[in-house]
Amino acid sequence: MKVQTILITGASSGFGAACARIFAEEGNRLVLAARRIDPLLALQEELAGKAEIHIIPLDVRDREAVHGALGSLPAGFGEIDVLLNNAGLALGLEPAHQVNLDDWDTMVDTNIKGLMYCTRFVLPGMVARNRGHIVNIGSTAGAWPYPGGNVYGGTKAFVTQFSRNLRSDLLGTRVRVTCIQPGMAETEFSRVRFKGDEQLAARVYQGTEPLTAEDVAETVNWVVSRPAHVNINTLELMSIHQSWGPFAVYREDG
Ligand code: NDP
Ligand code: 8X3
Repeated sequence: MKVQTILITGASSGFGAACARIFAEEGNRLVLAARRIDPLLALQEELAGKAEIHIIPLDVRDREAVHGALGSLPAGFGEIDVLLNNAGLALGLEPAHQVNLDDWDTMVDTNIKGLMYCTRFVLPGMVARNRGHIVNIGSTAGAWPYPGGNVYGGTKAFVTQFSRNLRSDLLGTRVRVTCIQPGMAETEFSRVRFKGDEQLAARVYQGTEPLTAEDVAETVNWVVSRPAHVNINTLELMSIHQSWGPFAVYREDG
């Protein structure tokens, strides 16, 4: 397959780092972005010799920084073929009336606004070249409610609908848009959600075989390697240990 220039946000761990590894195996040119520079440097070193890699310390919530970084990519990295909007997080699992409002702000700013900024800055080049692929990482939490999912699930519902609306805008171009919606996957996700509480994080996966970052990366790779006329719109995947529950019913008589 032709070498592609692939921009991955949130490449410092989890799905993003696994995607970088899989895309590097195929010799693609990678732009890796995240706030933490050390894991990006380590990944760059690990993948040296397989792929050309440019790393960017970037907080996707910072609109000017996104504009600056994506507008000044070095020669050879400027024409993005695939944007993987992966940077994101959940914070807390409290019911809505008890959450820390700052956590809600952070999730909206990262999962919604950061994804919007990256998309908006990359898209004009894709449309001008009449090729490209935006892959957005949604979540089962965007389709299925659960207690404590409140704003996190809301941000991921945005990602699903934004992805569909993007494709509507792009009809008539050969720019593809896909929303991938994984269920429970073991990465740094729960450590971040529970603010470093390793025990709470481990409990999420206890007794299960969750999705791995590599499972998700293989899915992303499959989606982007379909023939150019095939657009995978949405793709939901879950561990075999996960499924839906019945409607919850509150009974006053206990
Ligand atoms: P990780 O916590 O392992 O990775 C999250 C990545 O996002 C990190 O690289 C982090 O980098 C980056 N990130 C967070 N905030 C910012 C920011 N403001 N600017 C730039 N980068 C940022 O979790 P996952 O790999 O699991 O999560 C990746 C995506 O997948 C997220 O969008 C998440 O919501 C989604 N998801 C996760 C599931 C799961 O169960 N694990 C299931 C479904 C979806 P850094 O801290 O260095 O900035
Ligand atoms: C992550 C999956 O179920 O923890 O998006 O919300 S879940």
